[in-house]
Amino acid sequence: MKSVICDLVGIEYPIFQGGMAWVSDASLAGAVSKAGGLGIIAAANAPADYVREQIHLVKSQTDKPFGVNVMLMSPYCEDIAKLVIEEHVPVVVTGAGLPTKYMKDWIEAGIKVIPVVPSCNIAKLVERAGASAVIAEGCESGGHIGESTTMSLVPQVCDAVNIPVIAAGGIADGRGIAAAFMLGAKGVQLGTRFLVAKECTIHQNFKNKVLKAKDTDTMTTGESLGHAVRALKNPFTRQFLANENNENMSIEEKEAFGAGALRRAAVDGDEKNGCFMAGQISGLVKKEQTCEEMIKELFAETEKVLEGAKQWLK
Ligand code: TUI
Repeated sequence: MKSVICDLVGIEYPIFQGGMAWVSDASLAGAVSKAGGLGIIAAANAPADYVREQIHLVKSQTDKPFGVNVMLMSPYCEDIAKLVIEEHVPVVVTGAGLPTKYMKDWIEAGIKVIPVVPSCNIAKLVERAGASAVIAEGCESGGHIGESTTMSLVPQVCDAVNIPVIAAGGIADGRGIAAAFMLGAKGVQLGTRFLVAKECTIHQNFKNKVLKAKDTDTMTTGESLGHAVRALKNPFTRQFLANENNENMSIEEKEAFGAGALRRAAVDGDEKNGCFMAGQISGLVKKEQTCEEMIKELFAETEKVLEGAKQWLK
């Protein structure tokens, strides 16, 4: 594939693996980078020592570029911001907030900064602060989401900024990748598809839930608390929503109900009490493969779709 994103970060295929909390560890990120995409370690809410260990594990697997996703709501954010500089991490992706206060130091250290943005205004803001590219993430995504869909967000962000745009949200096969290119994106970020990668270390129950999911099996919770989160429907998500509508519960009690839920899903495979964050495209994800098989298949499909696109001109 020819894409400015490949040249920008030094990868073979213009695909980033989403930095998913409790999911994207050195095993998954290393495998994606080795296969020619950009593997991304999720710092999530983890302390710096854990993230340092994961960075060293990726470096021991491959010399290829990789990234760290800095989750800006983390209590350890300041430490992680310093760590990525100390460790000469090539690419930093940010999520769940504005990264502007860290960007000068990161850029001076030679790091390529690629924030996830949910709107044109935020895309323009990070472009002014020196972002190398942006990831326009639609609300089809799993986890913490904005309001716009990928279909409406990506072309508008492409028009709003002069840096390359990577599309995320609702993409899990070659049709989705080709469509993202048609919207003006120069690359894609996939999360849900990588949940079922052989190198992904999450509990098998989580993988099975994604493999069995139908198109309508996700829902969003947390909107009333100011952070909408998409996950597979289960007793936990239904109770979370019921709590949100319960006037007798305080905000603190509602937040406390969600604490540790992602860990219960990813580590324990707790189908009742876990929060299985996954995107609306879960229904399309039907097989476990290695990251290399996935990436090769994804771009073989993309090529086929793009070649077939000429039919519309006849
Ligand atoms: O960050 C994500 N997805 C995530 S983070 C996460 S951990 C978490 N768990 C529960 C509640 C909250 C977080 C699970 N999934 N995706 C990237 C993303 N960034 N989505 C939306 C945004 C975003 C939102 C607002 C980026 C910038 C932004 O700036 C505006 C502001 O007000 O900060």
